[in-house]
Amino acid sequence: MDRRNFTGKMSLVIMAGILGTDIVFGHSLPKDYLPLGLQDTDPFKLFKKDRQMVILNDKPWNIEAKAHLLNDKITPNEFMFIRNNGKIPQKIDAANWTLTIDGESVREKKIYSLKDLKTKFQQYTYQLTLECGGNGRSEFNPPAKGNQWTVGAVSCANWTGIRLRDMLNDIGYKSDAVYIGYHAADTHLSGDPTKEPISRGVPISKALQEETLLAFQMNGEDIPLAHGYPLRLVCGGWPASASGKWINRLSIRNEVHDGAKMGGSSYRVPCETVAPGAKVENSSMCIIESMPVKSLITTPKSGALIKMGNTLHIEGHAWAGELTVSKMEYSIDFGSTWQKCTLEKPINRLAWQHFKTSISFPKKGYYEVWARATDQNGKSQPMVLPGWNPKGYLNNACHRIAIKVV
Ligand SMILES: Nc1nc2c(c(=O)[nH]1)N[C@H]1C(S)=C(S)[C@@H](COP(=O)(O)O)O[C@H]1N2
Ligand SMILES: [Mo]
Repeated sequence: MDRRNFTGKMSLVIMAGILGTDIVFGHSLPKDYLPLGLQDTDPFKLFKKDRQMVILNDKPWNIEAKAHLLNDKITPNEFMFIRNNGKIPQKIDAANWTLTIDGESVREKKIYSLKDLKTKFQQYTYQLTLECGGNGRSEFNPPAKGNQWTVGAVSCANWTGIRLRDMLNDIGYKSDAVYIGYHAADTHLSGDPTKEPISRGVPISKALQEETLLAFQMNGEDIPLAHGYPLRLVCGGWPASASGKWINRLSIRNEVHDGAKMGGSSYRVPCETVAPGAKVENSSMCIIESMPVKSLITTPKSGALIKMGNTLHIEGHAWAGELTVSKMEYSIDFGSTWQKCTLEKPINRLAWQHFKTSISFPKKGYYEVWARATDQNGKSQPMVLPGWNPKGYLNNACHRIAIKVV
C-alpha cells in the first residue's frame, strides 16, 4: 500500500483506533507521516520464522518453506509454513476462550471452556503431517489461481491436545451425525463480520480417529499465534484446510458441512480426470480427503556440488495421507532406473517417514536426483504432473534436486 495516500486518508481517530490508544501529541504529527506503530512489522520476527522462508502473500499472510529447511524430523515453528485465508485474530483471550458445540446432530448444545477441555480429558501427543491441498500448485499449466506454493507447504510437528472423539462422546451426538464443521476467530479480508474466511471439517469417521485432536500445544509449547493459538483442530493426513485454527465453535452436522470453502472448486477436484483447462461443473467436483503419496528430499539443498569419487548422502521424508509409505526409491537417470532408499516406519500413524541413502555417480557432470515414494497399496508418485484441476491441488509429482559432480 502506498504509505502517503494511506496516511493522507486516515484520520487521527482511525489511527488511534488501530493503535488501541490515543496519539497524545497527534495534532503535531507531520502531514502524511505514518506512525511507526502502524508500519508493517517484520514478518520473520513477528512469526518467529527463519529468514530463508518465502513470503507468497502478506494479505493474508502465506509463507512457505524451501525443501532443505524441512530437514528436521519434527518440524520446528521457524520452518513451518503459514497458510491463512483471512486475518489472524488480534486479541486472543485464552483465559476466557470457549468452544461451543452445536449443530443438528448434537444431543444438547454445550459450551466448554478451554480450561474444561484441558482438565476434563486425557491428553495425547502425536506427530501429524499437515500439507496444504495446494502445495505444488505453481507447476500446473494452465496456471491455477491462488498462492503459488512450490514444495514447502507441508509440516510434521508434534501436536498435544485431547482426542476430539473423547469430547464428542462426552457431549453425545445423534446417530444421524455425518460431518463436523469448524468455526474460528479469524476475520474475512473484506472486514465483513458476517463472512467467515474459511469453515471446513471432516466426516464423522475421521473426527472419531484416535489421532484427530483438539490441540493446544505444538512442539511442547502453546501453539504459536499464526498456527491457531489457543485451540486448533488437527486432522493429520488430510488437506491441512480441514485443521481449523483459532476454533471457537464446532458443529456436529447431519449433512456434509457447508461452511465457507466447502463448495465450488475450493479444496475439491474433478471426480473424474479432466483435460487441462477444462471447465468443470460444481456437481462433478469431489471433496479432497486423504492426501496422496508424496516425498521431499531435504538434504542436500538442490544445486549441491560433490567431488568425483565421493558418495552423496541424501535424506528426506515421505508421507501418504491415511496410508503408510512402503517403499522409497531414487533415480539419477531421469527415471529410467530406480534404487531403493532406507525407509523408517512412522513414529505414529499419520506422521511422515524418514528416508536416506548414499549415492555414487559414474562420472563427472550434471545429474538430477529424483525421489519416488510408493504407498502401502502400491501407488507411486507420478514422475510428471498429475491430473490438472481448476485450483491446482494435489500435485504429488516426484521431487528432484540438481547435483554437479566435479
Ligand atoms: N481458522 C482458520 N483455519 C485454517 C485456515 C484459515 O485460514 N483459518 N487455513 C487452513 C489451511 S488452507 C491450511 S493449509 C492450514 C495451514 O496451517 P498452518 O498455517 O498452521 O501451517 O490451516 C488451515 N486452517
Ligand atoms: Mo491449505
